[in-house]
Amino acid sequence: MIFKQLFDPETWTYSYLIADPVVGEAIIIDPVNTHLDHYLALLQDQGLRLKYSLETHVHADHITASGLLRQRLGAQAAVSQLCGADNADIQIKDGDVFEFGNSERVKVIATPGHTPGSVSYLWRDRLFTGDALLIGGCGRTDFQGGDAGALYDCITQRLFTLSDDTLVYPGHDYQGRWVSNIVQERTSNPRLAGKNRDEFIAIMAGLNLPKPRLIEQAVPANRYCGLDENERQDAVAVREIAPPVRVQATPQDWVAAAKQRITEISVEAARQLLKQGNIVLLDVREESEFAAAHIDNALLLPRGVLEFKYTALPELADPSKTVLLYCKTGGRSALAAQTLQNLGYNSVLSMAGGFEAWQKTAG
Ligand SMILES: N[C@@H](CCC(=O)N[C@@H](CS)C(=O)NCC(=O)O)C(=O)O
Ligand SMILES: [Fe+2]
Repeated sequence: MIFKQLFDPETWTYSYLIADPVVGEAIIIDPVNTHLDHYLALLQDQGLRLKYSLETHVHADHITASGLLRQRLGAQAAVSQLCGADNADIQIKDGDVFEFGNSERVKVIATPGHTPGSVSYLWRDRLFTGDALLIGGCGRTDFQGGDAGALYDCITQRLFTLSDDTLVYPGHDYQGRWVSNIVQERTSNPRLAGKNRDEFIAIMAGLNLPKPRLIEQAVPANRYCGLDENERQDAVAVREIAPPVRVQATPQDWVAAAKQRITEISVEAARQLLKQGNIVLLDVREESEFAAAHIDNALLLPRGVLEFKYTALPELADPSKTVLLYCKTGGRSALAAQTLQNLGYNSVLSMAGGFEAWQKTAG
């Protein structure tokens, strides 16, 4: 996976790009309009199509790039239904799930308080909190319909109940910190740790922060996904003709992605397991390669016909049985291992280095 935390030094804002390079699909969280060219270059360099631009809220301190990303790349702009941004493509609700890439899921957790429509996004073990929970702090609640009590409730009930090691990636940090986690914030965030609801509300009421410099321009613009009046006129027309960028992944990308999902073992470990027995050994190379030479007791199941032929092998009748796969160098067997896992086999191993590595080491 590709994960990039991007920083706007003008407004101390973090944006996040997450992408599956194999499928070539990306999402971005809280993009900033002044960085549009950087985002376009990043996506193009990596051959990524931008599927969604997700907002954590209608920002008061900077202007989003989501409208421009929609115009240029066809990405769908998503913002909470409580933000008053009618022109967004998707009006988000609590519990919504955005899918991208190869079964990546981003779950929406409503975290109102900084604004009524503020949401956090949970992807794998990473939580993008926007301006709800900040590192050692939280979003202010003194404008845009802010509500300190609501913020306390959602942080303590919905975010602090996530697993301790969930990483917290905020929408801003004003002191150069990049990431935190749930246990750290729950136990040491000075506004929240050991504070009850009333104490928190009192802290928030006493902050007396100056207004964000750009608030007068940013809030109305962000209700239109950051587009100014001229850009709003162009929006529909450009969207019709801008095709999404899609660049094919290379075979190396597919293999690398498969290797992240499967278990690879060394030739030495494979020899051990084979000695112990009770394991199915599959050669997933082509028939001619198998005929030239293969490991003793291996069964032939070429990777290209795996889905069509695997049921014909009685040795594979029990999906809980350990299956060890090899090919010439370990690429095809990684892909085949992924396929077998998808077919329900729960103990699949791929031999790193393949038959070439096997032949180089003494039995
Ligand atoms: N000085 C900053 C204002 C920053 C600000 O108010 N940020 C908001 C988020 S949009 C906040 O909640 N800050 C929390 C804090 O500073 O504790 C600017 O002009 O942009
Ligand atoms: Fe904000």
